[in-house]
Amino acid sequence: MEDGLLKKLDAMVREKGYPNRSEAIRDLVRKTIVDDEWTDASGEIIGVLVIVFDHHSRELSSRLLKKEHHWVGGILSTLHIHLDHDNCLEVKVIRGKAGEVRDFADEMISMKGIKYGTLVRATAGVAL
Ligand code: NI
Repeated sequence: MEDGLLKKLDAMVREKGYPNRSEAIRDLVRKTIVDDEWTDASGEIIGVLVIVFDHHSRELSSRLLKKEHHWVGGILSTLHIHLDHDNCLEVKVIRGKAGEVRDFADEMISMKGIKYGTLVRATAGVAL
């Protein structure tokens, strides 16, 4: 590895608190594998969908539920937190093909009444 790149790697190892270079490199390789899983639309992945919404929002809760019931096999778990008087936060762990999970998340996030939504990439661990 070139000196410049090695210095940057060592700086990253220090900043992130890795015990050594090997552990940092292992993580980078795994990250690349997970990125590839998500690039391949048919790859089996796990996504974590985070949404924030106002539960007073007209018919939103029932529309969300309806959409979920169409996708019941893929939703492994849902965590619901009442943030305050109006707002709810939900975290959904979704398993499926990358393309389908992305589409499902996009449909949820773009629903009227969803104030914030994001899909976090995780992995089913098959390729790691
Ligand atoms: Ni709530």
